Amino acid sequence: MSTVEAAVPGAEPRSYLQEGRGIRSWIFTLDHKRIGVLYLVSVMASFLLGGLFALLVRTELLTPQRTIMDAQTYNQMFTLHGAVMIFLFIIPGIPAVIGNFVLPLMLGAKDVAFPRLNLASWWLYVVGSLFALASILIGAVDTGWTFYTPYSTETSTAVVPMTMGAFILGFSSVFTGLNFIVTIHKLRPAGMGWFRMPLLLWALYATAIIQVLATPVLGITLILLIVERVVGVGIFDPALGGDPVLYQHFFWFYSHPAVYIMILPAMGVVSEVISVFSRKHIFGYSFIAGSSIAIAFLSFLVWGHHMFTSGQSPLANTIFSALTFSVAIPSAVKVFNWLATMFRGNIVLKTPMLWILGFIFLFGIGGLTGLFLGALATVIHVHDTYFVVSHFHYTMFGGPVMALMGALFFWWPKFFGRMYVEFWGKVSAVVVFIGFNVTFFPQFILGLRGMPRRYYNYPPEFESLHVLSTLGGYFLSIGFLIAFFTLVHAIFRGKKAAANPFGAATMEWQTSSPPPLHNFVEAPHVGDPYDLAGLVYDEASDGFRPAAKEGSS
Ligand code: HEM
Ligand SMILES: [Cu+2]
Repeated sequence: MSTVEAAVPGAEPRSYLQEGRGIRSWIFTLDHKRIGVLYLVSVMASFLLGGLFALLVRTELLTPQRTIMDAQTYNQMFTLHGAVMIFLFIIPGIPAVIGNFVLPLMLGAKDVAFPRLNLASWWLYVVGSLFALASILIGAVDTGWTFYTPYSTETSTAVVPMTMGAFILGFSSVFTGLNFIVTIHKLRPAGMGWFRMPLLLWALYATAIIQVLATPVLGITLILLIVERVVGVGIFDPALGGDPVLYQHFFWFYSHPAVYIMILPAMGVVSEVISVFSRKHIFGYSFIAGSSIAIAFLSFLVWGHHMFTSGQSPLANTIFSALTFSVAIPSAVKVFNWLATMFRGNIVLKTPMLWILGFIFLFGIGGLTGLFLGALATVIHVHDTYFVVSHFHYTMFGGPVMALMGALFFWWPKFFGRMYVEFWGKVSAVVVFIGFNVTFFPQFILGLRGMPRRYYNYPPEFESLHVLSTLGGYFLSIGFLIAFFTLVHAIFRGKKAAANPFGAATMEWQTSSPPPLHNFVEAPHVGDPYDLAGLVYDEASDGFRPAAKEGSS
């Protein structure tokens, strides 16, 4: 447990934001909070870039023929959109931004176990991103974000710098995972046994296991692809005696567990926010904790459901289909416990809760359509159509991105010590929710009617749904701009935030907003992270304080 002395007794100590001025104090920081902010800036910049590519793709799809670009550029645009959104935005996402900032605070610790390794993981993120972005300048990749062989061995576009970028980003993910596993094992305070830990930490722990075990498989696969391209050794390319389906097995052995690197941290955020804004103890704590580990384990057993039409044997298809259904069980356990937590709760519809309610609705649709895609009879019909595109946006966007936004609005007062304008926060959540469904729901219908993904042109009967989807994409983007302006405005003009503005019982809310460099002035109290009954609203600070201690905010 770490505490610091305030310079003047009783005065608030300097915050981590005031420790050190200038860019060097940021890019060479060893402070987990500043590293969280570095990731916040870089990861959200990647989201904006990935979003720009998405809008270019959607704009091209406004008409059945050429609209703004030629077919080759279109292939490059959806590839960049997918690759940037996956490798530079959503995989680092919640673990790197929220995990880095909140995890040590939730343990009452001064920092993660390996601060230098933590800084190195951010630098690897930067270097990996630069490689990926450099490929755009050399000749953007046109293979799709999955870099399937044999085309990725043959195409003249810049596959090597892009895959080298993804390879380096993998190390950033592994190091973050390693740091979190050791921190949770070694830096839990006395009195915080495993089943007294906040559920976000269980989710980050399960995620870290996947990061450490699965990511090296992607690393090896991409290196083999680069060797085949550069040296011409036949591994995946049939023209060189290789096997392209082998590449798919390797790629999806990582990339399916990778979708749980995206969703598990999001599920952790949901557990924290749902309890606070239902003013109720979380329901089924140990089931939620256990289901995170179950999901991490099962996530390694279903990669073959991406290859139902690859010529895989009927027996393999049947096994992967059955295993895919089994993953739905621990996910459903979580959704049931979240709804049970809200049941008869005192629901407070503040901005973080709106984003999280959006998560539950959208991820619900994503999960259910995942069952359609796990059923062999259905998937044969909709594989590689817009039904699949819509499904993975409902799961990868409707889940982790909604949760990331909910997390930003929940912990923003702790990050920067300022409150945002609640009205605009709510408007942004509602606009994104409506825009999202207008963008992606029509794509289910397009897919069922046979619209293939990754097609530049399409028959005129699909035009109206594509136009609707594109208008939804613009509207959705406006929602995100409102959200970003609301958050940035808060940093410069927001009202000072209380230590515990929303009345949460996890440890980070026991220190000031923003926290001092070493996190705590007084040794924080280790208790039940969902015992909200002990907190009372304090008008003076517009925040909550422990009922016991009168007069302290
Ligand atoms: C900002 C709103 C977004 C819009 C309007 C959008 C739109 C699209 C569209 C239309 C495609 C299909 C292109 C085609 O097959 O021809 C696509 C593909 C894809 N999107 Fe998005 N998307 C958005 C956000 C996201 C987010 C947040 C993620 C991930 C976290 C994501 C991940 C992907 C991936 C992986 C692909 C597949 C690319 C490929 O086929 O190689 N998208 N997106
Ligand atoms: Cu999968």
